[in-house]
Amino acid sequence: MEGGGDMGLMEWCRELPKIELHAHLNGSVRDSTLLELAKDLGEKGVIAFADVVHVIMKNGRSLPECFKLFDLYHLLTTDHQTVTRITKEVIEDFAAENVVYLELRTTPKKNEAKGMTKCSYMKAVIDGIRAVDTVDVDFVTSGTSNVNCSEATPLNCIGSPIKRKKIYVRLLLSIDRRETTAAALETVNLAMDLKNFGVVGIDLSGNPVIGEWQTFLPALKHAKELGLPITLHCGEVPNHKEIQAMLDICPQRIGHACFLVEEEWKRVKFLKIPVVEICLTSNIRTGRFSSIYDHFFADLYKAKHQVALCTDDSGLFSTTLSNEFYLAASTFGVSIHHLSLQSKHIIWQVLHKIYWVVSSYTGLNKDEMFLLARSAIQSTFADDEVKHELTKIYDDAANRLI
Ligand code: 6MZ
Repeated sequence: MEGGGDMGLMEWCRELPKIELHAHLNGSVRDSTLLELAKDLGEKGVIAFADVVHVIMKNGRSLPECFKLFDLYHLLTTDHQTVTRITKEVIEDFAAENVVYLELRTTPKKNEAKGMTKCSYMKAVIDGIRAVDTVDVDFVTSGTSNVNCSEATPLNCIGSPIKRKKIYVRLLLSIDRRETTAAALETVNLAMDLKNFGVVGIDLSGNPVIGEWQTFLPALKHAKELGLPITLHCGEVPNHKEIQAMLDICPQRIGHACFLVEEEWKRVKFLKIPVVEICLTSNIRTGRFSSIYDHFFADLYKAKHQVALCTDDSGLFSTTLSNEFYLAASTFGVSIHHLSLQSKHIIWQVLHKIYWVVSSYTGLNKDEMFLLARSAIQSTFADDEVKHELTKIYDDAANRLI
């Protein structure tokens, strides 16, 4: 019998220690918080609450609709106090799902009307990490800070000495594709300044049909020169010139990769880099694939390419990392072990149903799911000490779960 006793698959996925590598702060805000903030701004006459409720609660959004929604989110969340609040809540939500390492990404924002600079925005994020109280947070491990705008001192392990749940939190600073070269460079320099405050790398994100690669390239090259790891939203739309250019700069990781073609996949697989951050629910909800059975996850997994399951925007897409593991396990188990790569939908669906009926279907077996979760350790941008601690967490959990 498999480990994990009689635990149902969803329960097992929840129990599994998980590593989240692709989560956007503002996309991970709870609906209830957004509604509360909208009500407040509605009462102040800044927005029309009734219209906003409809937008927040809508199910299923196209990619362009998501980016419209982010503009609304930013209107609701962009003051220092609220940034601190949402950061705290998002970390607590991930920890409640047994995420043991969270690499949270966010775009530092300038908002003169609120007296906000990119630096003060990040200070508000750091204050949010500090404010977490339902779980111990390992945030910054060593060093001193030279951040001008921050009065904060570097944090060691925050929280009480009593043994409680613990989450490692590290930050990625995102460059938004709407930004200028100068703004992107400012973000990279800020990331360097905040290295002692848990910032471990740079992300490029935002609406994939906006902005030119040449605009971001100087900042990304600068990050590389400074030794900051990079992850890029790559191939969210079929822009092959940009996909090539992105692969040319050898990022450590890429997110989404929905529209890579065979030649591009060959290159990725041959080089064994970059690691691919896979966001199943996000890709399906935004119509990147017409069906989950079309998703390339099984192909990459079979090719033993390093992949990491991620949520992307857990609030926006009403998902959790446990749910993403469940989805992978219950969808791709059959494909990975029994079907050829090119199998058609219909075969997937029929076999899926038959297998479900015959074996009260659990998909990918638990050993493999466990290894998949554990393998993300090597893809984190954390230092070796943290990786070692995460390895110990998985060693302990192995006895219970497999
Ligand atoms: C590209 C995305 C994204 O940075 O304000 N973002 N960029 N593709 C996606 N897939 C759907 N989901 C989120 O978080 C929200 C920002 O993250 C990026 C967008 O730039 C969005 O405005 P922060 O915390």
